[in-house]
Amino acid sequence: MLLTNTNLRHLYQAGMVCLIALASAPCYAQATPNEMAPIPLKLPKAAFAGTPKDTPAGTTVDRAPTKPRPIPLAPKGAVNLALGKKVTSSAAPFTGSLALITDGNKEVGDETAVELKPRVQWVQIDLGDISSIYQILVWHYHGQPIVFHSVIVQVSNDPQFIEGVTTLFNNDQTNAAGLGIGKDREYFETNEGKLVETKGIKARYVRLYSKGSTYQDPLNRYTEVEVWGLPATK
Ligand SMILES: [Ca+2]
Repeated sequence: MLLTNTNLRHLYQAGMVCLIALASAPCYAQATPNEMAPIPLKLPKAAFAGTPKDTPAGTTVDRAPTKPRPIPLAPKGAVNLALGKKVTSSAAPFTGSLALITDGNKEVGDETAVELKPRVQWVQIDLGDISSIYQILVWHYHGQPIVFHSVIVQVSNDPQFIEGVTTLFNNDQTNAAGLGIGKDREYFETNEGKLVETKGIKARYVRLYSKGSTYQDPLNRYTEVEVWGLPATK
């Protein structure tokens, strides 16, 4: 190709870079980062309108947002990596199956949430491979505007969560989980789910802690967890 100014401009616009002094050298396409786009998130039906004006005693709940939450972003092609993936937990469920957490059903119902025993419990999702994670969404139980306690979200490549653990969210006000007092605020459960942005962190396992809620019983509940990101390339 004759390297006229017009051709050079076209090459740059196409993401191609050549060394002008070495016109015979091969041209390489620049590695362009994946374009970010809204994730195709489908929210479940809202079980109630708005959130209470008064925050429950003993919580650090943020006031209800006045604007709708922007749709979270991830690179084009991102999928819910958690869908259908295996879930383990700190103790056997009280009622329901751990598979409910990644079955894709986020609706409120009598049998759509798994119940775990009281006190601090965790659930853990195995994504199957180390993947780039951009957004995590958690629906504990959004049938009522309740507040779950000691919510912690971590990722690691170690299934035991001993080595290389990154904490992405922590609102544990009392260090109940023994992982340190969290600086994040507590929040009301809604049909939007709790969003945790993770900026492309690479990990295989996602672990979520909680210690009951302001609901009428001390159980821990999960309706769904979504982990949006790019599947590992082999
Ligand atoms: Ca579910």
